[in-house]
Amino acid sequence: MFKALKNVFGSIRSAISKGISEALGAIASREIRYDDVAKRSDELVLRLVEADIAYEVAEEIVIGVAKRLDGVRISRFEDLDAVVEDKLREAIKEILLRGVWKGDLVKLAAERKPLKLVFMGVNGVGKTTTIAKVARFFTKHGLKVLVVAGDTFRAGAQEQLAIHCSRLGVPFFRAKYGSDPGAVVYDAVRHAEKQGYDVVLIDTAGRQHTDRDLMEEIKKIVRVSKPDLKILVLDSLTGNDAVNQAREFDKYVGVDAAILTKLDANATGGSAISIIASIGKPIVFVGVGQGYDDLEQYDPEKILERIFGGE
Ligand SMILES: Nc1nc2c(ncn2[C@@H]2O[C@H](COP(=O)(O)OP(=O)(O)O)[C@@H](O)[C@H]2O)c(=O)[nH]1
Ligand SMILES: [Mg+2]
Repeated sequence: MFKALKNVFGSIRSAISKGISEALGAIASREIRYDDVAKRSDELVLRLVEADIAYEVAEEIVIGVAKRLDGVRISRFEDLDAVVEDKLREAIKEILLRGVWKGDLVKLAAERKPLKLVFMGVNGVGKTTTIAKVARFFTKHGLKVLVVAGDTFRAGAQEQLAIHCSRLGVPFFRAKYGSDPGAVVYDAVRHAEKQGYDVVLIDTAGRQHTDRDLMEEIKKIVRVSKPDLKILVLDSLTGNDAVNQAREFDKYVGVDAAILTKLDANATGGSAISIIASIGKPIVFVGVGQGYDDLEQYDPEKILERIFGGE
């Protein structure tokens, strides 16, 4: 995971150190200047862009490093690479921190009883799989979970979810095919309230964010279920398109938080960083595989470790 990113940040670090040591020349000790880094910024930004990092985000990283190194006193005998890596890590961390979600789902579930989460997103991003993983997350914490499919039209949509639920031993709220998704979700929430469920997970039909009718349908699901969180599921491989999806869903339905899937399949990792930097939404979980336990709470330190840690 993130191998290419690891390599590219390694090469960036070396290029920056080289620039600084050239500027240092024969002088024994001096302060690093902003320009020691900035004069190479075009080349550095380009390298990051080649690793799938969006241009603005790449620029932000390079400027962030230049600013952090500006004024740092170094001597010729110092391990420059270590100094640069430290600042590079800080610059990336600042970006990753934007995605941190401060809530606690388990605590929230105990408070709300039931905690209602609506999952939405474009087809194929991993919504249904993610709901199964999230159901597992809550049952592991000893909570009573109900899953409901707000997709009553697509053949197989309910079956897929029902199979996951039976494997996980989690109740699944069934609906008649073709019934109104809003009505089904309404019934499911009433049922969960009466039966003392802690959590209700609501799947919705995969839709293109450009499809107005389906956007209206999801709005109705939101209206009747009054979710605690409207969660947008995004495929980390889709980069800039994920950023557009976030903007559109936010405009029509409102997005409280995101889940980023397929980090394990993300060879470069640059698109994931760009999404985190640009969607302006907290990230509750990241998907790291196809198994039910392949779900992690979003943690910038963990991502930094994947980029900078030794393997
Ligand atoms: N490698 C990997 N595959 C995933 C992940 N999440 C989902 N998938 C796969 O993505 C595909 C689409 O998932 P699905 O849940 O049906 O997407 P939906 O259309 O949004 O409901 C399936 O093959 C999943 O196994 C993940 O975190 N990692
Ligand atoms: Mg699905």
